Amino acid sequence: MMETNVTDTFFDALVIGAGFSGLYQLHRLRDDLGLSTLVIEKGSGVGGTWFWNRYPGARCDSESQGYAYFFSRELHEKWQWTERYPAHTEIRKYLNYVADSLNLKKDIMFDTKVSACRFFDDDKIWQVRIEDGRVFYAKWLISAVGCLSAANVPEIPGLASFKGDCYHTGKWPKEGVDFSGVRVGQIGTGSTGIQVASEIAKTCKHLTVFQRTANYSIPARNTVWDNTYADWVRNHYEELKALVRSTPNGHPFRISGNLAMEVSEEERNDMFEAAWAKGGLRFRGVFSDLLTSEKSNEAAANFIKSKIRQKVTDPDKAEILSDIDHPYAAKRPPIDTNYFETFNRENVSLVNLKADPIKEIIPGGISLKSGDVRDLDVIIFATGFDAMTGPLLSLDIEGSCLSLKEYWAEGPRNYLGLAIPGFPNLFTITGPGSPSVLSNMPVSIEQHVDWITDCIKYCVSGGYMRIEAEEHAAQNWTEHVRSTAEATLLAKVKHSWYLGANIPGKPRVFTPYAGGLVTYRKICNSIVRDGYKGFLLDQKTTQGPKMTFDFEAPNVTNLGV
Ligand code: NA7
Repeated sequence: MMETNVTDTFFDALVIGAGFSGLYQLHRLRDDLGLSTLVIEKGSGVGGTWFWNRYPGARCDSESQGYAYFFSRELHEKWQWTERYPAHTEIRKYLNYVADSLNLKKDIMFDTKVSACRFFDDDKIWQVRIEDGRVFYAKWLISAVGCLSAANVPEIPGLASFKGDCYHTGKWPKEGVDFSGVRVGQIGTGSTGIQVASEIAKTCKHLTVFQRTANYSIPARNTVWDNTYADWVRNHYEELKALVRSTPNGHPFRISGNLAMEVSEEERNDMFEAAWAKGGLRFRGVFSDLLTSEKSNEAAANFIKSKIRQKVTDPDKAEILSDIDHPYAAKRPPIDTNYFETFNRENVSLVNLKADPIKEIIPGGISLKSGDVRDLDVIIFATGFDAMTGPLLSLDIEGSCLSLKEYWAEGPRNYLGLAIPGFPNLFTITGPGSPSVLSNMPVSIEQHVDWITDCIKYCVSGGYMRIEAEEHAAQNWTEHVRSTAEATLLAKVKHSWYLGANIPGKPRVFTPYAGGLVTYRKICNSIVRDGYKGFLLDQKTTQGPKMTFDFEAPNVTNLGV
């Protein structure tokens, strides 16, 4: 447990979470604005989602040269990634390096869980309550809780009766798990399940993968960097920074301007083959219209399905794995290392839950509707998260009139994904309605943190005690987020965590902003230029004059992944 000597109760700013967002926000508020700032963090170390996601094979899908902060040339040049995609261990090492270099840990209170946040309008102050009963106060409250931190364990009948061990991939034990001689059942085949299966199959006695929805996956083609490339990355700070800030998804590669149906079938297949050989999320960038044209998407989907059939030797398994019911990349597109090949191992079996759903968990394993029973010693839940809104709602936030739960009863409503009417002086880094999970997160995070810091600076220097998003602005923004997604195939998938469909009872609202980071940044900047249009400064009412947006319509053919 890390020692933090917090004796004060009042701060200028409180930040919740010490991942990429919280660390940079602390640095900006404390070191650039000179505000007294405290970060409250549930885990015993820095890392955010990477503090908890330690399952075998856990690795970022973003390429290392772009998965970093770009606010400091010095930090960039003194750090060296070692592989094409950073493993969870290396990301924690990187975030510890940043935190230590900037002396951030002294202002982070670890092992501390927030239980409630409440705004007192008369004093214009936020109160943050900790699980142990302590309370802290601050003028500014910034949520840096990330989008994927509320683990989802489905309520399967009989779960409590299971005699073996259960693990959720997003809450993996720090000390690791030994699978030798063990029969493992894995539920879930999203990005996480696809990473974990191939690693666990190498060491366990038997792995049974329970697949509900078949998924596309592109080979990641991870490699260890040689020194020449590592040096190149270190010495090309400006170019890489400019690149990630100019691409619609914040990744360090360009999306082609080609439309899939504008080239011949032969050319198209050659281009898919070349992209397949390169691997990773870059595959999505081979044509610009894969998420806007059903025909183009179908071509990509058929290409990937044929690859799956080629890789998997058992025709029954190949059929189950390639029987995919949604357009490619309309759900989060995974990348993998030997995922489909794993099903060629003798110690791996596959259960098709579409044909034979889980009936219940029993003391010795999982029983299916057909009566088939799979004997298991361990169950791994790779079942994802209550994404985007889950981490915010778990903070039990109460604004000037309503709780966030009440205000978001019909789904998230906010302005630019970072400010919520009725919740003055609160900012949500990569909140719902911002590009967040459709982008390379550190790039989105830096943009949000910089925007929030500038906004707080504006308020402080202008003597404003209170800033609040207007209801009309939030309504317009939420509508813009919806219509942007509707123009793409993203909104065609009815069962996706982008929509909240993985959580029973959660309102179905397409949550991330699909207009791309470049467009989003322009909109955010134009609102500042217009004197924080859509925000009320220093007034108590949430009823402002009706307003309309005049921002540029996003180029929906050039989306983030
Ligand atoms: P995801 O993408 O939400 O995947 C969860 C998987 O778990 C998915 O295959 C689900 O099937 C499956 N699931 C969920 N509940 C059940 C039940 N009750 N029964 C069977 N199968 C179930 O989460 P990940 O952790 O893989 O990825 C989340 C993000 O983390 C990822 O995008 C990266 O950004 C990092 P379904 O598809 O719902 O039928």
